[in-house]
Amino acid sequence: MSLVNFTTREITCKIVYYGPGRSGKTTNLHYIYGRVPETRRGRMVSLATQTDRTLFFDFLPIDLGQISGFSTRFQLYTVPGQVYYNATRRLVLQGADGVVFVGDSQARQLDENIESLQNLQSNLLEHGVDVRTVPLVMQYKIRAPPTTRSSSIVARAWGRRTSSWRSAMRRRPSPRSSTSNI
Ligand SMILES: Nc1nc2c(ncn2[C@@H]2O[C@H](COP(=O)(O)OP(=O)(O)OP(=O)(O)O)[C@@H](O)[C@H]2O)c(=O)[nH]1
Ligand SMILES: [Mg+2]
Repeated sequence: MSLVNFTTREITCKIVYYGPGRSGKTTNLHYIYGRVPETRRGRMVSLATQTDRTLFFDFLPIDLGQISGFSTRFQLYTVPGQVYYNATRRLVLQGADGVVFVGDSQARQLDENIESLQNLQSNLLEHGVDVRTVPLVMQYKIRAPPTTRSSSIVARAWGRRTSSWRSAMRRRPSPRSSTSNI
């Protein structure tokens, strides 16, 4: 649940972008950073390797302004997707109010997606949280057909209760279907 501080009248909501390596988690944050007005965003912190793989996490604070007299903030985080950074993933996941699972719709990425979903489930359990109680949005990165599977096939294969499904695409050809839909 979001953190509500009645003394300072602040609401803080932590959203974690989770998923296998190179699925587009960091790209999501860069895109949001580019779309949010400067006055509404804080400094984006990216801790990455020289080849742009996330090493610890990315962090982007967003100010949503006043809601019912409360200053409302989103804290967006990504986890490192590479399998051996699990301790970091578990740490970043702590206290998440919602998760955006970013997968890859390529047929050959199916196992990585499922492994990452199972990893999400077990890391949440380590924090005493049942994955079924967490607001979860599924987003899948789209590449050119024919390697890409249709959303219904991916949904069936991933087989999870979800709050919402979104396809992700780089900004062209249609900004409406871009990653920013999340
Ligand atoms: N085709 C396509 N490529 C994408 C999309 N989103 C990201 N990419 C590309 O995929 C590559 C990996 O993107 P990242 O955002 O670094 O992936 P990540 O999930 O943060 O990877 P890790 O930090 O290793 O976990 C980059 O070259 C991106 O430009 C998408 O929606 N479609
Ligand atoms: Mg990354």
